[in-house]
Amino acid sequence: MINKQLKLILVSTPIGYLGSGKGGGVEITIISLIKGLILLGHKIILIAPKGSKLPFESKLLEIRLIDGIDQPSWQHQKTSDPVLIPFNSVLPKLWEEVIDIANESDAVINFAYDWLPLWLTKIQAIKIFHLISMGAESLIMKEIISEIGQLFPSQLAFHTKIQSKDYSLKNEPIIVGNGFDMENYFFNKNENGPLGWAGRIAPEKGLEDAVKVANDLDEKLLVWGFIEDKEYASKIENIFKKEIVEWRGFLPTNQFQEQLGRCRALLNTPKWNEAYGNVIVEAMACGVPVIAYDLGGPGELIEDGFNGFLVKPNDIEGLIKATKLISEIKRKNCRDWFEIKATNKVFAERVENWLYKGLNKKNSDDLQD
Ligand code: HBI
Repeated sequence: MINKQLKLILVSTPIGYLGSGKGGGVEITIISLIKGLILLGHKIILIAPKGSKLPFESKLLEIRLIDGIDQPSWQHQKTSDPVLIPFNSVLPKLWEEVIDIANESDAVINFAYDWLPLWLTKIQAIKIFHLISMGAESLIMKEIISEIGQLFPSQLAFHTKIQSKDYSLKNEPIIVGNGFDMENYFFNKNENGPLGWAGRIAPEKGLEDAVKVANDLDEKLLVWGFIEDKEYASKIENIFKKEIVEWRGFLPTNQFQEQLGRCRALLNTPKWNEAYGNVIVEAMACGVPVIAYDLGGPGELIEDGFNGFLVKPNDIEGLIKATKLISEIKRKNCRDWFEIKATNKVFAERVENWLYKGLNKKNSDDLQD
């Protein structure tokens, strides 16, 4: 049966253009999903801030770039802060473009963790679907997401169940996971490499715990990621006299995955309710088992003893013990887990089913064209 082609408008995050890295994980999500939805034959109009670029083109993809001032990130605001709309803000301009072309499309998918697009769900005829990218980082976002979750439960989806628990929803939450392009990651079977850690270099990511593990085992720790908090990074360097951390910077995916794949394990030490944990999946894709605190998304992605180990949050002795046992994990399990659960194809299929159900079309098997 040919699936019904959907004409979709996808609206990117307003905190930085696609490719700037400022959107963090949500940039990878958008790019992976567009590739996956196009593989399924759907037509996409991407509305994104000026400067956005994608690593591929397609006759099924149109990109509309909107100029304006970036929206401040909720990760840099206080939980009790009000919504700020800067002068010449890009956010309302993105959504004026959506409203202009809405009647030629089947649905909108919003990736912005922002108040305006959620509120618009109440007054727009076209169905706006929201892929919520974080836990409750702000009271006003928690309020509007919970309200839309009550009014339009089929139009909200989350990356993980644990993330959705931050919001008071009426129905069972819709979980779509995330997805990464299989073509970008290569399996590395080497079992005796160094220890790695990857993520934004900022306090909520808990890098200091991984450094203590490497120090205890008297070895180096390879660290990839954008140094968002320089003061924190220099504190990390001064925990111990000898040099533990080998800073590798924020690399493009092809270089990052090639280096990451050589690690015998990735340590993941979140201090906040990480909604998903992209680096966990990228490690899986390269065959690298993960030792993670049982918290947030990582706690849901790691199957303890199968593709890695879960450790009680902040239990550094537990991390050390797990690191010494890591050769018990078959690296092939990690790659298999990735191919079954987190490629952009399976992610796009889950999103497609979310949209078909939300648009009251039965699931894709029995749809006529
Ligand atoms: N803040 N205001 C705002 N809007 C976003 O879309 C947003 C954000 N902070 C972080 C963020 N998105 C993404 O980096 C995470 O959702 C992954």
